Amino acid sequence: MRAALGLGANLGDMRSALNIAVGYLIADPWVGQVARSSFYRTDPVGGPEQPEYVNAVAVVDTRVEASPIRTAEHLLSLAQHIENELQRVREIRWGPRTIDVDVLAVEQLTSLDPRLTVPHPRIADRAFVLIPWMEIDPDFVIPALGSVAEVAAQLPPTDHEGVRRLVH
Ligand code: A4P
Ligand code: MG
Repeated sequence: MRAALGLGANLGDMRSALNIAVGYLIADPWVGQVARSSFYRTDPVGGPEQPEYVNAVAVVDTRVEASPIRTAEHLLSLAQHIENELQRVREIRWGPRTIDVDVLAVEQLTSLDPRLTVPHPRIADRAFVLIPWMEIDPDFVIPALGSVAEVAAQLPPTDHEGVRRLVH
């Protein structure tokens, strides 16, 4: 079953936080193949004045036979586990750091539960999600929205400017 997760950080060693997060995904027994986009430096969207983010998207294929909702529940708890672990590391060792892991979509599942809303409700206007996702899985169909490439094509050009691929 295919799913996509959004990764973002804007404090501390952001790339290292994202790499650690991807390591947790790869290590999870439910997760088979993992594709990770490049890292992107992105202008912050919404919220108070805050530093730039580094964002990436991971597309995972799960290998445990379970319903889409069970799979989504598992991925949400994995996302929260990763957030907790990185939070803990931050307090002990490397100073301020933050990581946000969001479940973007799970197959064709639609869930309106506020605890687990899938597809993630703000995908359509977020270049920092759509541009990395398009790099690795442009044909994935986001329920009610269309393919990742189609939805990305609807972003205003100015939004594209706020998302810059990091070359390393
Ligand atoms: N929740 C519901 N649905 C989901 C889902 N699909 N995935 C619930 C993950 N969590 C989901 O999440 C709050 C609650 O959402 C959880 O209890 C969970 O059950 P959180 O991650 O603790 O809080 P948050 O990060 O403040 O909220 P959220 O919704 O992740 O924030 P946003 O809207 O994603 O905004 N600008 C740039 N350039 N890059 C960014 O990454 N991120 C944000 C965060 C704002 N601006 C940004 C970026
Ligand atoms: Mg979140």
